[in-house]
Amino acid sequence: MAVKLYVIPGSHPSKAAELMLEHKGIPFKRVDLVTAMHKPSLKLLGFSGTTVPAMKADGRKVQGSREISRALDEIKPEPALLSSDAVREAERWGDDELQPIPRRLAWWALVHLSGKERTEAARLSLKGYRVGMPIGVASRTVLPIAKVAARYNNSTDEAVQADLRALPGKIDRVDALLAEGVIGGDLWNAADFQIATSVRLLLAYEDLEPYIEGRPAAEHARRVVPQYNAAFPKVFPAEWLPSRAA
Ligand SMILES: N[C@@H](CCC(=O)N[C@@H](CS)C(=O)NCC(=O)O)C(=O)O
Repeated sequence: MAVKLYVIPGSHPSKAAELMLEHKGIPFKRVDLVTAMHKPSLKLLGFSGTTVPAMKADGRKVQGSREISRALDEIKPEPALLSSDAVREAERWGDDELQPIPRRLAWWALVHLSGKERTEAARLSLKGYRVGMPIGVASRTVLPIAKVAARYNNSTDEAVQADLRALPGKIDRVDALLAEGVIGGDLWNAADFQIATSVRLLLAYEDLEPYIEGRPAAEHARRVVPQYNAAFPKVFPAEWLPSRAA
């Protein structure tokens, strides 16, 4: 079976799809698209939507991390990614309610970091990806792309403030799913990959360490996603950060 996975650098749902393919033991070729340009590229490749991850498996086109987990279970049923209704619901929650947060924060951060910090953050996120130009050049010229991506991802001050306020509750929910055994079991499922990749990206923000470090969610994210190239120095106004529970 010939499988191609289309991604953009630093995309956490793309990382989830990569990890699910590896978990299934399905060989695949990763195709790196250029952020913002990936929308027309995906159209040219015949996909109907504009987001990654997108996958072609023997000509069949599948777009979206949740659609990909279903397709992978069809292609190779064992080990099952969607093993119960609880897993399906946790995966849905991870996709709809958790995944957008680190994405909105990332584009806001890239726009608001100082020039030197932005270049460093972009250089790390681009590490290991092919973007059609030297990574040093791409990372020095990331600002216009970050501004466009911030716009289409609704990375406004208001949305980012709401995301930061919601964060402790989201991490509580991940810890609860771990305590209930829906995720974090011996055999990882689609919700493990969906949720851990988002928490892994949240762990990249120095500002957010106090809310995540030392929690079961952090340990789980590092176990499921051992390698993730991202780091954002302090960037959010202190008054936007939620007060910490005692
Ligand atoms: N929630 C969907 C969408 C993922 C998504 O929004 N991906 C981002 C990159 S992390 C993207 O392709 N954005 C481009 C766009 O919104 O058009 C999934 O898990 O597949």
